[in-house]
Amino acid sequence: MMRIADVVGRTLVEAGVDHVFGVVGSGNFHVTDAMIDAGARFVAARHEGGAATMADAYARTAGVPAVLSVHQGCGLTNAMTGIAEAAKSRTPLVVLAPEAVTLTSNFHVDQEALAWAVGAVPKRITDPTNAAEETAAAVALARDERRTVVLNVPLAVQDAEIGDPTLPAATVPPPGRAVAQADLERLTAAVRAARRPVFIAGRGSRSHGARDALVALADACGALLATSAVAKGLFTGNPWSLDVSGGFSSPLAAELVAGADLVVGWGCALNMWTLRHGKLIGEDAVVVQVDDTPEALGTHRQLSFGVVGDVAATARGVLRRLGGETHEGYRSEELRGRIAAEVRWRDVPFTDLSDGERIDPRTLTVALDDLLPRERVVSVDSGNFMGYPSMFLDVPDEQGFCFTQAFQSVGLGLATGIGAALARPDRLPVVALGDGGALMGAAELDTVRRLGLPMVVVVYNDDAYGAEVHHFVGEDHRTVTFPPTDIAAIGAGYGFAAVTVRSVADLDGVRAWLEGPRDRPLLVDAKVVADEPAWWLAEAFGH
Ligand SMILES: Cc1ncc(C[n+]2csc(CCOP(=O)(O)OP(=O)(O)O)c2C)c(N)n1
Repeated sequence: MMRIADVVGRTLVEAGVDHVFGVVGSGNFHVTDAMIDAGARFVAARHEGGAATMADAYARTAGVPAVLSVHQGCGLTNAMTGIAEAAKSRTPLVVLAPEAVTLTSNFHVDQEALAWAVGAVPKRITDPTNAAEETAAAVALARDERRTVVLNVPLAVQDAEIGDPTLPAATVPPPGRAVAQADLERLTAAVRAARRPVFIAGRGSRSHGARDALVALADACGALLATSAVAKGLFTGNPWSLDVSGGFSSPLAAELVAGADLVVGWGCALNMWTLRHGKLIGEDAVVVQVDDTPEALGTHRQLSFGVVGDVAATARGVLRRLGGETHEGYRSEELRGRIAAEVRWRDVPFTDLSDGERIDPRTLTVALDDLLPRERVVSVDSGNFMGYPSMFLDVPDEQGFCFTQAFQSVGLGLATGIGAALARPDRLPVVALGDGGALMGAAELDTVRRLGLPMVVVVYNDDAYGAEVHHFVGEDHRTVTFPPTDIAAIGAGYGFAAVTVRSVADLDGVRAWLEGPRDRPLLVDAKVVADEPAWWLAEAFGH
């Protein structure tokens, strides 16, 4: 006989899940154990909000579905912000949610409604004899349709027993739908006619297969290459890469995207962030979106036309139709030189506002970019500061950047860094937070130290909710400013090595930590100048 909790746990692992994140209580104790026994790694977080985002970031970075394991009711509600972020980002995630179905139970809430409310897909195991099939189907839905699935498992069902179950054979993802010939013809004609094509690659291009197909097509038609923020790093090292399109674009990148006569969004929503509310699209530019989900086409931006198709398959199809012809397009030797000299933010001159007491966040980030090893995975929280690490830190590829900002929630950054670090243990994890986000997510500093992650946590500390200070210029800031907090001391309390940075000279502490043995994580409490409103947020506000 086998308990259903064991059937569910074992099936999740058999279906390809290798990491489970969570906080264990009575309702998920046995099922989490079953996953560990079947070979999964369990990561204990200190708050379900952290666990949800760790699972999300792990799944995004590793490219496999992850499991979040929570206690019934309050465990799930604690995790809701992270689940909303995952659902909006189409992260393949299964939330293992034990369920108190008795209305009088203190733990009872309408878990199905909670899932719907944030765009996740609720499922429930009702029949013990079908538990294995239903569990495997939840993983397949998460993986194949990139959905966040809340798998409710009523407590009574978990405790039921059945005779030795046969676990369903692992399924493989179905093949992608073929791209319509007419769409390929139309896109080929647009690419052929373009004099200044720009490709913007988004979340749907985050694979080496898609990247290689896009680079080959761009080489043939002379396109310049950009990404949305979530795909930052995809074209690192390519001489025609403009880095991120949108609020984080350097002046040259913005100028070149705005000058395009053809913009193709590849697996990219083309939203207000990526196009600066449309300001990056020239008046007569042809705008095309390629996406394997028909509903995604034209959601944010009116298109000249859309193509339903997988990114790599579509790019390869267009390249085949070009039949070996090549176009200079947007590319010239002169432009190659300009891109090399000007496209990185650190090559754009600025006036350093550091005053000895507080360091300019740009100066800080450029110095860190020089100090930290290239093989890094950078995770960023939300806030006024967020552009500095996103713009001034280079990343080796798209797996070197994890950006959990679809819900624009403050406080997810540290947990994001933990999930990404576990997916890329070969890289130095670097986490950038504001003081607000650092204090909101501080519980997971314990998880970083306990897991022994050699992480660098940089806190851009302006003793304020800087984004709000800059939003409400000229108004009373008493609700969004704070007395100084010694975040270095907080880090030290959690077992971090910690340095307070007020000037570039103070970064000696970072240098010393990097020299080794890196047996404790490092927290950098950077007291940053507060009087620099960030333009990427100034643009976003009011919408
Ligand atoms: C969960 C959540 N609460 C509140 C907000 C509103 N909000 C946006 S930015 C911000 C301030 C963040 O402060 P901090 O982390 O210190 O970064 P800073 O803006 O100072 O750089 C707040 C409160 C939000 N986006 N998410």
